[in-house]
Amino acid sequence: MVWFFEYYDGCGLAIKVKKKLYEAEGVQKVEIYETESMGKMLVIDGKIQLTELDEPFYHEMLVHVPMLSHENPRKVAVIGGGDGGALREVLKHNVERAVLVDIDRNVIDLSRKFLKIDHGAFEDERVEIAIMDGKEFLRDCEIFDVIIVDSTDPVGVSDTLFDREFFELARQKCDVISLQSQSPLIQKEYFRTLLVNSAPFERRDVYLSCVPTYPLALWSFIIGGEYDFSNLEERFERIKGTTVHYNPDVHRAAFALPEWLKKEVEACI
Ligand code: SPD
Repeated sequence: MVWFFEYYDGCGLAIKVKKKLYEAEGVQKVEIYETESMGKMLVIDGKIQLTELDEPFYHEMLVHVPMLSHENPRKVAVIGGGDGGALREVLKHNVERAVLVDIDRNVIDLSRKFLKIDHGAFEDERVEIAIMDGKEFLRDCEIFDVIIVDSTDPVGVSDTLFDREFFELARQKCDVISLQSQSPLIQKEYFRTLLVNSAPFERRDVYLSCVPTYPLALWSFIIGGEYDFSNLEERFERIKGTTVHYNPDVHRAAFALPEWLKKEVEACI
């Protein structure tokens, strides 16, 4: 019996593995597993990035919350997200152009070959792929309606996507941004850093999803910029029937924060 373990701060998660499908060492260590009960699993630098079972709980919330909070998102950038899950969700909308920016070509190539959760997104004619650091991309890029930051934890190559300069650049390049902002329960320092450094987006809010294979399952996101939730039902018609997790009720409920988290957020914003 083989188990994959991910340890956090004094606790962890164990997932029974049937087979390791691939491992590559390059910009990052990328591993892909077939698990017993969660489907295929992507691990980068020892941290679970997704399992087939719960990845929609993450990708749909990361993508549809900002996309449906914008009146008409036509040009979208996904920074990180080389597995293609976020890109797949972006393409459900009426976009004319989607740029995926990932520093690690291995993540894209191995995900296409072994995971296939992009559902053909990488072959879509609206998509352009840029292999480079996300912050460097922002220095010279065009203006987007929505920018989505689908990063790994802020250690190693993702560091640059968490600092103040990144958000200063992003503010000049989009109406609405969304980003994954780690576990607010067990990764408080990462979470606080993101809340503070995203200040160039003067208006910003935290929302939540349950992602069972992420540390302690409670996962946070930040939305920033000129978002509005006024026409969610009407806008949802654009993608209705294509989601397994997202709907307008879940969207609104995700912004209801418990008291301990409200205090955290108020202390940083
Ligand atoms: N510790 C896990 C953090 C994962 C956030 N990014 C996931 C990328 C999936 N596209």
